[in-house]
Amino acid sequence: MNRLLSQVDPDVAEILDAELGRQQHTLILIASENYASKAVLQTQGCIMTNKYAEGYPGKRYYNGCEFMDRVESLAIERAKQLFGVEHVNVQPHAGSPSNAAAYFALLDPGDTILAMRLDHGGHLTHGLKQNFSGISYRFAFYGVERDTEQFDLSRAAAIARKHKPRLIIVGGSAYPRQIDFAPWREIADEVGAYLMADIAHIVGLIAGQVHPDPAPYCDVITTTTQKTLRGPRGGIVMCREQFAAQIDKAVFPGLQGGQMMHTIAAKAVCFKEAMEPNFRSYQAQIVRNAQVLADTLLRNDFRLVSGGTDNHLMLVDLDSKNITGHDAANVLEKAGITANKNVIPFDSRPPTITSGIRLGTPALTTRGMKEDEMRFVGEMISQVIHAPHDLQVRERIRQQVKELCEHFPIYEDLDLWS
Ligand code: DSN
Repeated sequence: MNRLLSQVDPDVAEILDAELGRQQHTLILIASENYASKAVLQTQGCIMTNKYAEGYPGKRYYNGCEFMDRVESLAIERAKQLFGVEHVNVQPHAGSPSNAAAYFALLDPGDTILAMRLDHGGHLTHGLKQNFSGISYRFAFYGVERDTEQFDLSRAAAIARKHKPRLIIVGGSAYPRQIDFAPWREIADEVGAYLMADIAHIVGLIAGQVHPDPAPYCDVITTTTQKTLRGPRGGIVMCREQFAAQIDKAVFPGLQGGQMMHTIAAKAVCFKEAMEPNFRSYQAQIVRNAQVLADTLLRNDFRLVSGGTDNHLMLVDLDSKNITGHDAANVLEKAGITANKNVIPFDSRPPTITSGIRLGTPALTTRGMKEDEMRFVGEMISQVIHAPHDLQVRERIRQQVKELCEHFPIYEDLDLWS
């Protein structure tokens, strides 16, 4: 329990303590979640939160920005080195504002964007009607094929020729296969479109060099920093030098005012951590763990969208299991395993119910779990979903989850708030 906070605000202290316990004693399989390092947590909770620094290093609207300039410049230089890009804006508060900034910089309202369908693995900001993207721009979509459940480049090219988008987006939040960006460049060039990669999910795999690099092919690359990258909750936009001024103008003053300097400092820390040699082996282990978890589920008679995974996540089709994604995620949570319901391609159920769940391995890999543990986790998931009403099974698994978590402790001696 945090001593200072428990005196000032025992209510919030008690909630934080309970959430720490949840993160320590349950298995987190939400593909977009991870455990940020203690150094990142410490920096994100630091005194940089006190400062306004609107503008950019050397060109601020406030005085007293010497150290803001230093830390933002450091974050920018590290990100440029890590991703091999010409320009980086580290100010976006999250992934959605990063995407908004890219559109705002490159497009006019009403322009056409080609993106992957949300219900085939895309993202809200890739054209959902109720989202700013769908409200402000015209979207055309490519999706996955019924037989392979992977996108087909020749079909995507045909859709691009028909709709002549001004921007093509590659990437999403629930696509389990590797993306090669080179052929997308050819499609974009053929139709005269900008090419943008949204690498929010696979950013760590790219930084760790276990997945193809978008930098040589894309005009703009957007990402979050809290997922596979293990950084603070936030976003960045990377681009070719020719778009640098437009992107910076779009982020500030276009979309945001004062940036979160504490988060920018924490981004600098996470970029440094991602340049350490062990970051590559960590990312390779995330992928190996996902493949072993996928194989274990396949052996237990589960169907996976596209037959498996190449990255950190998989989509489990529960249609033949007589349970919805909604119910499966809830029963797993009761057994101490956190996952999220997720639509699968061509799902007959709505996004609030779904026929699938999405599982990812970044957080468990951060705890140090490897192939053996993934087999065990897969078996536990299988037992819970095959007997969702059996309270004895649920209790036994809950106990096993607790023991597994004790063998792979996380955030021991967390003294950030004392
Ligand atoms: N909400 C994130 C995810 O879970 O994939 C995407 O923004």
